[in-house]
Amino acid sequence: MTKRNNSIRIGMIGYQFMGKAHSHAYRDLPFYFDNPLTPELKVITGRNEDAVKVAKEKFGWEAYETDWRKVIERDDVDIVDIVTPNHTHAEIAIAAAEAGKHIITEKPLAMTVDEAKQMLSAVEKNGVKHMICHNYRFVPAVQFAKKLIDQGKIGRIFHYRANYLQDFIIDPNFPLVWRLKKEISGSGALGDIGAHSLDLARFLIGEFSEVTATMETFVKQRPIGEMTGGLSAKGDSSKMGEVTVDDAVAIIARFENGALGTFEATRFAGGNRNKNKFEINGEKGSIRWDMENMNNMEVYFADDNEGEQGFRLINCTEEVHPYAGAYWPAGHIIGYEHTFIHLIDEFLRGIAEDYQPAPNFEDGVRNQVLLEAIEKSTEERSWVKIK
Ligand code: 4PW
Repeated sequence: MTKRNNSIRIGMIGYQFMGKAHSHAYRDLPFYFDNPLTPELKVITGRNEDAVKVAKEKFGWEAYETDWRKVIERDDVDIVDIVTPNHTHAEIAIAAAEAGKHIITEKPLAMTVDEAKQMLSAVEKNGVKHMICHNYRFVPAVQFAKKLIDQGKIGRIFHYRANYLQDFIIDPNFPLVWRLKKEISGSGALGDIGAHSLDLARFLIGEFSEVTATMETFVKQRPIGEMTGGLSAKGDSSKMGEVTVDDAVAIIARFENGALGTFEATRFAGGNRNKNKFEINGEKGSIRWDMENMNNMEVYFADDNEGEQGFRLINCTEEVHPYAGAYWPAGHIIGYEHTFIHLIDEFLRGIAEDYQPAPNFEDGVRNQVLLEAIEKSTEERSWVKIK
């Protein structure tokens, strides 16, 4: 399926915030990593022709389309990359799988567990590789934390504590964009940012066994509007509409390994622009990390000498830290965009070497099960078991 010169041809559906992040990753990957495959940016898609034309030029794509079906029909596309709003993921991914394309999709995987399972069965049935874009797994410090945990360096785990805090919709005049409409996004802070925290917890310490949660929508009416790129938007304050998703969610969880978890995801934490953080406490030590300071990780080891104990700061930019050696000398930091390069590096290796990379649609289904359980628990004011 791949073309001469080990190139792999990409068709992207969508072109805004995540379209920019993924486009950049395909372009920069060969610069830093010796991946067996070289991405060719074939075609980018958007319904707004003027806007997608601009994206095509700016991000360096060969062509554009205004109908995603045309991309799936093309036989010069090997990977379909889905960066559209959540309610479109299933239809596009299932059609792409049936056309034999490898697929990468933004999170959350789908709108419901049923839909997510249909997506998983489509990729499995058609034997294509698949990934879900939980990019924070690919921060060097997070990968290093995983290594320490797997090596038993912090021992039995007692606590997993995570907050994902943003504040971009705190202004009641921030418009009613797709991220605030249940029929398009599925949920609010829960699926948009909480989903990342839940994924990181599964990646780092293992599966959930039970959850209980509560959610709130602080601003119930907003001016009708649309996203304009990044997390910016424009609206028309003369027309108001109803917010149908959560603004914030608080979750208590139990893990299969006996650990307790607490999670908070909110877009109303003033002053916190993208504060995605966790702290893990184990019998031999603790680890904490925060995306706003993503190259650093703090660790505490209980067997340090008396009087010398406490959290120490590790700048995860040394050659020995995952991914870091591909960039700059130690201490020369990397950023948000590099997490996408690492994820796509893993995806293309999976295709070239014929293994199924992670996080993939199975992780997407498990994430969706958690999202649904958290909503159910909120509605019923109960604990919900995770199967
Ligand atoms: O990580 C977050 C995303 O998953 C980003 O900060 C923005 O919120 C974009 O989509 C979600």
